[in-house]
Amino acid sequence: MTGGKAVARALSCERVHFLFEYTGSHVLHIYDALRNEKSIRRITVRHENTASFMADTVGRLTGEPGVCLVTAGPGATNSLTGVATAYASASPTIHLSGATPPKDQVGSFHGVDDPFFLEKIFKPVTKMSTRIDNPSKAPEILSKSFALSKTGRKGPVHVSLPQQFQQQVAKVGRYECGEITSRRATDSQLRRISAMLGDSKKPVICLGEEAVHLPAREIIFLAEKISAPVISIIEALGVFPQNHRLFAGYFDEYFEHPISKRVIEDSDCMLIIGLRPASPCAKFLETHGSPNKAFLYEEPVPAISEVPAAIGNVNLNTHLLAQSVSSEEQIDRRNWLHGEKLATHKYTTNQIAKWHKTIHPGYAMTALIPFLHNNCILATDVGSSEVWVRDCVTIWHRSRHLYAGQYGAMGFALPAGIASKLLYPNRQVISIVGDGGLLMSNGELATVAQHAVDLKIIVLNDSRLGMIWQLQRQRFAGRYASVDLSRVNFAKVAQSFGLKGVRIEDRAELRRAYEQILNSKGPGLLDIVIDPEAPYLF
Ligand SMILES: Cc1ncc(C[n+]2csc(CCOP(=O)(O)OP(=O)(O)O)c2C)c(N)n1
Ligand SMILES: [Mg+2]
Repeated sequence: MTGGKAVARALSCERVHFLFEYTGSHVLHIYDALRNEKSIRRITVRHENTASFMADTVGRLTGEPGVCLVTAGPGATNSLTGVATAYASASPTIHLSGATPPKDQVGSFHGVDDPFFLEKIFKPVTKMSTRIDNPSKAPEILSKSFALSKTGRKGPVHVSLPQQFQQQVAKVGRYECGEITSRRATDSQLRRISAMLGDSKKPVICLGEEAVHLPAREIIFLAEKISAPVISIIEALGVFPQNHRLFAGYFDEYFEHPISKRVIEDSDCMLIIGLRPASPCAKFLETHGSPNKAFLYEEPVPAISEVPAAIGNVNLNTHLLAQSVSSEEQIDRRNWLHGEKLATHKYTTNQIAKWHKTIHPGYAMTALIPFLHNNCILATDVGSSEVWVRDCVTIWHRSRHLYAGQYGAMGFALPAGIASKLLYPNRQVISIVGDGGLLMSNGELATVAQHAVDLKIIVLNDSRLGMIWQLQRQRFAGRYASVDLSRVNFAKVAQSFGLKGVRIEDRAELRRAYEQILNSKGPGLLDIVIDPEAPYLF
């Protein structure tokens, strides 16, 4: 069997349904072999970075590795940002790329000298960066890669596949999927945390990036049993239902919702689930919250060697803790929660209502809520658009929020929306993006059209890099530099790709425009020209 066939067979054995890819001369033998793998749907993107964003999206939504394939050199380096994004968000992905043979001459790899440079580049942003030089090794290395990406703290794995390997014929053994062992916390670890929660009068549950794979029922059961409000980092918004009485907003390393701020400051005990210890977000909790804290985390790390921690599979250990924790204290905790309701949304409405003339982005987002289905997926980009979605939509509505994450790469929302809709064709999926973010990724409108992905796209169009403009307004006394984007009519752009496109500049048109785009079949884009100067709510 050729190396190319061994790769294609491995993907099929791992039940990879979607392969996000962009071809090139260094990967053609794999493509040739993929033609026979009918169960793998190839999604040809328009820029390699969106392939890695899409793989990341699959990883986050399913817990199973999303897979992308790109060519050597520029194809691989183009996709680096998406791999770093997946790494920061603990998303299981497999990144396959072409590579040059180890003995190539200086400069022969597209003018670059070091034939191992791709493995080196991907090393800091993956759990493993490796290469396959012999087809007989393919099953072992690929099965290890898949298993590793979803074991412990999940994350990406890079595999370089040189052309010679792809062509070479060798005896290749059976492909066996690697076994994933779910590590369980020890009884004493769980007892220690249970006792700590039992002594607490004001516990709070904080969800981190790895909590995205937690079934909602587990976290609801635990939160209700111990009467603890639940706060979440932005990547995990939607894991705990926003319409639940115990939902208390989000936090990040830089900011928090006013309700989560109060909850963090007033609590006497923090149960931190799936948040990387010693990360900036964990440090934020440490600085602002109670010193009494316990971690549920996938792997033993030095940062939590001294504090109560349940180490191992976060889902399993959340379940075990919920079973073992005592609910006797519930009555005593009534004051903790009932003094003031955890009404996260009431903070937003007043300020937005004052705005009349232009389209306030918060108003546009609040007006979107009646059109949202339960359990819809909202993919947001990086910029002010993300702020408005978070504060005016996801804080109220039961939706799964997909966000570029801590790595914060613009251009995420459109590919994330495409991958989500491909995975879940029956769920409502909306990408909400700024004009800058869309201009970074708008080649993917062709991907939407080609695969007839019934994705809805909302552009909050302020003709500028709004978030940076806001920073320059606040921190540089309005000395603006390099934040103007020229005016673009994205409705026309969408139409030129064969999508439905609507543009509005008057808020009276908003409702009808949502109806036109969201309530009709087929992909569509709504370009909302918003007031660029609306200040953030908090
Ligand atoms: C790839 C990338 N480049 C630059 C940045 C820095 N950055 C963060 S937000 C932002 C502005 C985003 O503008 P736009 O997409 O129009 O959204 P807006 O803030 O205007 O809503 C920039 C440049 C980034 N996060 N990612
Ligand atoms: Mg903008």
